[in-house]
Amino acid sequence: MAKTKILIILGSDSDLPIMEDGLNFLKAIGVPFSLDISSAHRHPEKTVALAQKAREQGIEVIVAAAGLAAHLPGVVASHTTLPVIGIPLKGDALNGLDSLLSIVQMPKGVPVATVGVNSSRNACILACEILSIKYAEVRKKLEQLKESMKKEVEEKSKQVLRNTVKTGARGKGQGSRKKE
Ligand code: C2R
Repeated sequence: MAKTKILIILGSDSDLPIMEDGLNFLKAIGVPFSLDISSAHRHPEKTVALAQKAREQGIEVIVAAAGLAAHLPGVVASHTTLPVIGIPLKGDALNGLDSLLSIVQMPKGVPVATVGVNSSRNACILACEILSIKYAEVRKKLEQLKESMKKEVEEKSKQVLRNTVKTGARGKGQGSRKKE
């Protein structure tokens, strides 16, 4: 995929460390993205312009991440018909519940597809899943991801069984717990 189809907007540069996990995923599977900082509160004009121009610039999905009273994803969604994925970020005071509710509880008519608190990787996977409807190469990468997750689970399962055989535990579910 040569052209950028995903626009990522962060409420602040202080959000970058949490976004890193998602960005690394996109880099690893080779899906280009553009990244910008804006704020519905601190720079409403820029936020509206980003949302309004995204489609004509070839963007197909927008990911918006913000903490605290996180109005950014909702405001972006109100100015575009592109799908918007919101990432609630954990602040100091309320553990991310503030941003989670601000993003997920949108009024009828303006949805924001909300992932878990700090779940930047899931947001980027979801963005790729939307693109995979149209782009076979993205679909293929996602299928490979599913396969690698299965292998990882299998590997961990074998490892646990090997360890429990060594220690004499039974190795499955609650049955493996030692009796008091
Ligand atoms: P600073 O670290 O810049 O003070 O930002 C940002 O996403 C960040 O998590 C603190 C937090 O404020 C958030 N922020 C919003 C919005 N703009 C910034 N929630 C907005 O417009 O929704």
